[in-house]
Amino acid sequence: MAEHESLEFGKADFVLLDNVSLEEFLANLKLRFEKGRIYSYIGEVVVSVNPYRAMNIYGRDTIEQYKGRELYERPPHLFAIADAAYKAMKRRNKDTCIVISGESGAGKTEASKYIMQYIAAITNPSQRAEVERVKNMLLKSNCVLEAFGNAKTNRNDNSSRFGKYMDINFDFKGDPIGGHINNYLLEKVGRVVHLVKGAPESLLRSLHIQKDPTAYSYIKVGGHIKSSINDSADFKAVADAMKVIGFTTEEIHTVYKILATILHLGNLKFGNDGDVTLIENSKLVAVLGELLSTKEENVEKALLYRTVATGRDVIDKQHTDQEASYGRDALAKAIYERLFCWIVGRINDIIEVKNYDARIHGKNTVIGVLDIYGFEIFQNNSFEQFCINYCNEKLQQLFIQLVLKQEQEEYQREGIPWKHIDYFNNQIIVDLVELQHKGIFSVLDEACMNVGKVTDEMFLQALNSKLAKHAHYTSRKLSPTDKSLEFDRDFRIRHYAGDVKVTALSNPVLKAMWPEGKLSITEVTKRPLTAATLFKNSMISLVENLASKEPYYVRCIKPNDVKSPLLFEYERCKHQVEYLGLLENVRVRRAGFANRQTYPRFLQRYKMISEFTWPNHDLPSDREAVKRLLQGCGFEHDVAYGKTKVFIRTPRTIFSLEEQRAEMVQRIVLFLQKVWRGTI
Ligand code: AD9
Ligand code: MG
Repeated sequence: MAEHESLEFGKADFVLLDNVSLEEFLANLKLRFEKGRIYSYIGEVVVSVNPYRAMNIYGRDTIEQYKGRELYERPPHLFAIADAAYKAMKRRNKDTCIVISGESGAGKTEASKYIMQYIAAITNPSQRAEVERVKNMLLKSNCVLEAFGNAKTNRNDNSSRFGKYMDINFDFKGDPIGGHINNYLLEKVGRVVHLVKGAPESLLRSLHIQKDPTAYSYIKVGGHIKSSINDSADFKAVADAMKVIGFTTEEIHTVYKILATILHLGNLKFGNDGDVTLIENSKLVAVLGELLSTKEENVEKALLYRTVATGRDVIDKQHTDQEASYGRDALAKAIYERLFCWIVGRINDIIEVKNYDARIHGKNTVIGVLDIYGFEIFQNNSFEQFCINYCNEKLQQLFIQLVLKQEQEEYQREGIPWKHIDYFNNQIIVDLVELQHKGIFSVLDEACMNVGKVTDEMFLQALNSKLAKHAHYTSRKLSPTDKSLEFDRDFRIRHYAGDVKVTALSNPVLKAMWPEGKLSITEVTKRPLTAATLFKNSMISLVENLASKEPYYVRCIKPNDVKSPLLFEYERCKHQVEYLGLLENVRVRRAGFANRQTYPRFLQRYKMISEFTWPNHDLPSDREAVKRLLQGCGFEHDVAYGKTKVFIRTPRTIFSLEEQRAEMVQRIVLFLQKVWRGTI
């Protein structure tokens, strides 16, 4: 429980609320937000409300205040949770992870950056050059990834279109020695606009790019024309970061060429002359040929034909003009995706743990930081939102498993009197999406395997028949009177965070998921994994990875939809508090215990406090000994005795035990010194 904060700022830890009700929770959250206290706790979980204004709480002096401190010694802050994860890693040798969740625009990416900065600031006190280099790389890599992986959406000007999980590896001294990034990219041509608005004119000229971003249809679609950011400074920062990370001038130029290629591709128009599909702006074909260092006819062929396998033959079949447009977009996305993955790969090469000894022999522990795209609902939702929202369901499930379910199960197992606290378990929605044979991904997979044969109607029919009875799925066919489902291709998923209408995965999307480009017959018949399956698998392994570490949580809340620093929109916040399960979290936490330890471990640490246990006890069991010790200290009211563990309700008790221990250790040391000196 955080101290050192006056009550005029509300309760720093929601566990301290007088009544645990939605109204009180929100009143406290609102009061704190209005008083500029954007962070609060639920036990060890940080609740953060996006301030939408620069806060003077991330500087060097704040860092110093949190360094090495216990959570409850200072007002709630991201730094405290980062420090807790760091201490667990350093003192107890645990791999830890910090999971940052919340909807789009709630402040996840900003939080992840402050956490990284904090870790960089508190490590390497001896200024080892190699560690400084690694830290610099880790921080700079972020700038490059954001430049390519973020885009403006109508929910967030700087929306992450890729999920990032970054492991930081530490050596035995607790200093960063390397890292690794896993990215979960979405299909989106990101902030290519930087290139247009920020690049020097000579560069633009060599790439045949006009300075006016409205000239490019992909930028128009992205809606990122008016940017509030200083583009040329940004462009330079990204270019510098790439250099620092170790990209060669040649490589950086290739990146520009690829970005330019994508922009030009977006402007290609197709028409037809009778049976023949044509590219209308042939000048662009020449430009593309130049940028890609290939002949114009290759460009044309790649855009106008596809290779199909018929029996034993492979033939080139001409696209219709509509197919050619789909193909162009799929190609642009594929190029972008490959560029992005290449950049991530390069960064990983540079930041991976280099030192052989550290890797093989040394203690090497990890802190992982997860910043992924938040839950989002648009007017029109497609495969992309479907993936994003499924990902958020998985993370919510992990939170439920670790914070709500396991906690309660442990009390039961240990025989601690416990009244079960209800919560909504979203496993049912996770199953709806990922269950073998029955889930939406499986149905989608089948449809993708039969591209060309399966129509959208057939795909929806398959969904309808498999999922007709599912409480979280409906479609126009199943709910004909539902006005919000306008089109035959609409279906709706009831996510834990809200209802999302997906306008069915129309042909272009299915096609985009089918590996593009030339494939040999064997590759075609081998049935490559679809994008849906790849995404599902990557989410499952992400969650497994997180579950294997000691998790710390940051739950971000977006106070309003207009990016205002003043507005606390009650209903919007209420909805988020509800779906994030924060109230249940408070209840479990409040009824629960902050700390638990097995009896032998507890004795090992605190036995010197009591004459009954020091140096050894003669009671019938360790359980009895711990009881006697705690009675002696007057903590009886704050603890419960389980079958194998003692449970301590408030951190303050642990704090006091620690103080007494430190005092006793000091006394014992003095005593021993006297013995040695022969003064006793
Ligand atoms: V998305 O799921 O990637 O679309 P995020 O990552 O949750 O989303 P982000 O961190 O990008 O949101 O925050 C959105 C904007 O809110 C930022 O660009 C800042 O303008 C603003 N923000 C967020 N957190 C802070 C903060 N701690 N201090 C000041 C903030 N401004
Ligand atoms: Mg983000």
